[in-house]
Formats: sequence, structure tokens, C-alpha cells
Amino acid sequence: MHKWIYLALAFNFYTFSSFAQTALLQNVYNRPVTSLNGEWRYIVDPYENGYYNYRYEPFDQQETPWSSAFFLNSKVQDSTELLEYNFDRMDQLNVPGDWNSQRPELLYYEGTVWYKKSFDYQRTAEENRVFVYFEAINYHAEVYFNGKKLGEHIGGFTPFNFEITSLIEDEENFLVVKVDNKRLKEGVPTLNTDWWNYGGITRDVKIIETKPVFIADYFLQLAPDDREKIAGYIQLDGASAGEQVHLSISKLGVEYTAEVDANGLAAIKLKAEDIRYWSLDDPHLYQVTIATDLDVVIDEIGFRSIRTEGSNILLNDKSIYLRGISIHEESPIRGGRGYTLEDAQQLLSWAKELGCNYVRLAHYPHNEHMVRLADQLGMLVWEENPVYWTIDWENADTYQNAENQLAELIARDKNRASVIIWSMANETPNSLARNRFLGKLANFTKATDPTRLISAALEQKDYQGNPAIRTISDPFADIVDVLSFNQYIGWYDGLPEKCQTITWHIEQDKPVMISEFGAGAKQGFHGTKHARWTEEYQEYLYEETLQMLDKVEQIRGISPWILVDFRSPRRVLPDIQDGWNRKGLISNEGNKKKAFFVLQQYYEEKAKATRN
Ligand code: GCB
Repeated sequence: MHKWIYLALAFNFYTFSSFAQTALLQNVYNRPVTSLNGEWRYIVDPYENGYYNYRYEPFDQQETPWSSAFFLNSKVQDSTELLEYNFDRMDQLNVPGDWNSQRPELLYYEGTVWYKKSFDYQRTAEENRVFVYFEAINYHAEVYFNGKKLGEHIGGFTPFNFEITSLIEDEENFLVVKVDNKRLKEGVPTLNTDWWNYGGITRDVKIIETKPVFIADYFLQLAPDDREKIAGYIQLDGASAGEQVHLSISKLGVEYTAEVDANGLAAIKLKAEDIRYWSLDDPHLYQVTIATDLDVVIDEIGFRSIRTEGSNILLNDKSIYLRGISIHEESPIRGGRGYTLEDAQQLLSWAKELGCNYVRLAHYPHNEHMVRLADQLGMLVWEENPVYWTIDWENADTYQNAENQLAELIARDKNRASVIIWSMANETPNSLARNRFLGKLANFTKATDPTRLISAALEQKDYQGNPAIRTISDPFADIVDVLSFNQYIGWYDGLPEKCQTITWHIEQDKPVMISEFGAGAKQGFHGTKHARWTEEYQEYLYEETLQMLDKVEQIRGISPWILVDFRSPRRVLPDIQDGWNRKGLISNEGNKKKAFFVLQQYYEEKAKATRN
């Protein structure tokens, strides 16, 4: 094996990336961190009294943003003040965790909750820098630290961080977060979804300590045009031009030194021979070490190529069929939002048991454990932006919000080999404004990450007015790499045997994936195959649908709806739904329904037939 030592000179496809804007710390799972998980004080504030005075004028947002009584702390307390709000006398919520599943009275709550955490912190070295990192807060977070506003974040499923170097003390620090999960017409997602609007600090909170000059971010994947090259960049923070950064992948014989430019950025492009490609059978991850004189970050990265050619999806240049399942991010262990490694292990081990080599993480970015675990298991992943149904297409802020959420997702997961598809949207109605919105989002994604495919869960239609022939006639179908669509023939559209009467007319020369099909069934409820909500109906629907889909020539994968029953306020049928969407192959108690075994057997045969 050769040793390639390069100095990065040229900058290729990453020139236009916008990662630097998000300034998100990469790979927080392998950095020295102090967890702020645990019990946090909270105040439920439906009228936002912590935010507005009695004339409904906002308190000063920057210094003491609200009644100082609200901020009660030894540092700001004035003994003459009327204290109606006292965090330290309030009850506690667990962080991470949604509030809905922790308190029965908050099950349906949508609004503001204030959180507070007090902590002492000793830096390991005086000159070090300190950041607070939130893995996700749903939906709108405003963050205050030691009485100063750090900033805001919009979007419920992606990470963000703030530097607190100049504010942090050795003792009695206090972090206050206003969390608001009110649904908004102009939000992403918007007012209407088929999932629970879990509010709260739903994922981990970390204090991250770094050196004064440190490795902030990096993007290392195979070059899209050459499987023998590793390309990307390394971004230092606080560095001056000419500072050296070293990249080592010792098992590949790579020892590479680059110099950063005035922005702290070093382009990487190096030749690497005899790469053991990350694949479904052999999800090999290389230990990658990035180091400067002061700092070192270690990651495990798999190298694989993904592209399409005609109707094929090629993983490492070999055609694959994606045996998938759609998943919502709910904990199969506790209920409510999922966020632990154990939640991810349970969900992905069910997917494995089903025979999957692929999962669709619907309808928003899931926690990082899922993709890190998928990397280890050799499971391919579709990740999705929460552009769902009736987004406010004409609104420029809505677009910016959608782009920002996608940018943060890409920033977080761009080094994960398992992630092959960025999905722009789900079931969005065709219109000029929507096409403009999605087209811009697609361009942004392609420019930001040229190493992966893009898709969207589209809708199918009658072909030339004939309901027996179905087609995809959507201008966005011309933009995506993978033509995916949802269809519910046999559930929202007739009975399962209707599948026998439908043919598919697909005009696009692209791989086709069925991103959803399914039927509701209450686990343990039995009857004839025509009795709605029975396990038998769902089983029958799977049998009929799978036979129908086998006739679609370009089909390269499916992700039926859905692995596990999930909470949805739209699903209120007593004794059957009771607030749950029952299309799971597994009940929310973890019991498999009959259709699970139909799909399992189908996947067993598919795996043999397609040899992947
Ligand atoms: C869909 C949506 C999904 C719903 C599902 C259903 O098409 O994409 O979010 O949950 O149908 O169960 O109706």
C-alpha cells in the first residue's frame, strides 16, 4: 500500500458548501463532553408571562430578557421584588425527553415551557473554549446563559451550539431555555401532520470544551467521480492561514498534511488504494484521526460510492434492491420521543429481523444514534426534511427555515456511509410555488453534498384519466435521483384485491421506490381478510401489494408504512386507534402483527433473488 502525502492545493466541489454558516461542531459523540442531561426545573407558561409584561410588550430580549424574578438566581435576585416565578421551587422534567409523555397534564400541551439547569464547571485549562450543544429542541428554542441571551433556534430535530467561553464561571452557572412547540402555518412542518407534536428538550445537552484553536468540522467521503479518491475538507476554528492539519487513516496507509487558508479551511483530495469499501455485508469503518499541534478528533468513517444509472441504484457500482421499512422516532421502550442508543438498537434490530437492508427515517431528522448504528450494522438510510404536506410555499422565511434544517442535518451526518438519500419532502401538492421551493432546496442539497442521492416521497395519479393505470406526473420527478412515491391502494383506495387491477406506467428512466404503503391493524384484533383493522386485513394488503409492486419493472426498493404503531392526534377511533396510527407491523407494546411475517418472508426471497 502506498503512502500518499499531499498538501491540499486545489479546492473542488466543496467550494460552494455552506457548512461554515452553521458552525456546528462535528462528531460530538467522540469529543470530551460534560453532559447536562438529567433533571431540569421547568415552568409551564401558556401565556408567555416570562416574555411579555402585562401590556403584552416584550421584556428586554438581550440583557435581562424578562422579569428578573423569572430568572431567579442568587446573581439577579432582589429581595424587594415580588417573586411569583421561582424556578428553584418548581418541579423537574427529565432532559432529554418530551414533556408530553412525562406529565399526563402536558400530553396535548402546545406552547411555551421554560427550562432551567444550574451547574458548576471547571475548565481543564484556562485558555480552553467552551460550547453548549443541543442535539434537538422542538420547536423554537431561545437560549439564555448566566442572564445573557445566546440566541435562538428554529426546527425541532437538528442540533445547534453556542459558544459560552466568555460567560462561563466555575460555579453557579445557569442555563435557561424557552421552548415553544406551538404549530405555525409558516413552520416546517406546518400546522398539520400525522404525528405527535412532542415538545421539549428532546435530545442530549452537552458542554463541549475545546482548545483555543480546534478542529471544528470535516467532510471526508469518496470523491463522487472517483472511487479511489477521498475528498472533502477540514475546518479549523481560530486558526490562522498556513496552520497545518494532519489526516491519518493508518489502515489505508493515508498520512496527509494540509495547510488551512485564512478561513481555517483545508481542502482534501487524496488518492487511496485498496479501500475496503463499506458495504451491506461488510460495513467496514476506518479509524480516521484528524490532528493539529493542539487538538485531535477521532471518527469511524466508511467509504462507499452511491449513484444511479438508468433504473439502477449502484452501491460501490453494484446494483442493489432496498428492502426497507419506514420508522418514526418514538421510543419502543418508554413511549414518547426516542433518543437513546437503546431505542435505536431496538428499532434497527427489529428492522434487521424483518430482513431489511434499508430504513426510511420519516418524516424529520432522527437522533444521531440511529445513523451511527446504521453505519455499524450495514443498513442504508433515507433521511428526511420535515417539509410535509401543506407548507407555506410562498413564504421566503419558510424556505429559509426548511433549508436551514436540511443544512444542519447534512452538517451532522455527512460523514455517515449509511446515509445515501436526502429526502426533500413528503406528499407535497404540485404547484408552481411548491416546485420553485423544492427545486431550490434540491439545488442547495446537491451543492452542499454532491456525494449522495436526493429524493422526495411523491404522490401517484391516474394515467390519462384512467384509474386502472397509475403514473407519476410531477415536475419534481425530473429533479430527484430516485423516484419515490407513496400509495395506499387497498386501504384509502378500495380493498386489497384492487391491487390486482392496477398497472403502473412509469415514464421516468430512474430507479423507483415505494416510500409508503400500508394498512391499519390493531394487534390482537382478528377477523376475515376483509374486516378493517384486523391483522388479517393488513396481512392480506401486504400480500396483494407486494404482488402488484413486483410487476413494476424499475422498482429498486420499498419502505412500507411503518415499523411500529405511533402516536397521532388524528387517529381517534375508540378501542382501535385511541390516539395511535395503527399501520405498524409491530404494536406500540412491541408485539408483531401477522403482516410482519409476510414482509419478512418476502424479504427473505428478495435477498436470495437479488443477492444483496
Ligand atoms: C401518508 C403520510 C404518513 C401518514 C400515512 C397514513 O401518506 O406520509 O405520514 O402517517 O400516510 O398513515 O395515512
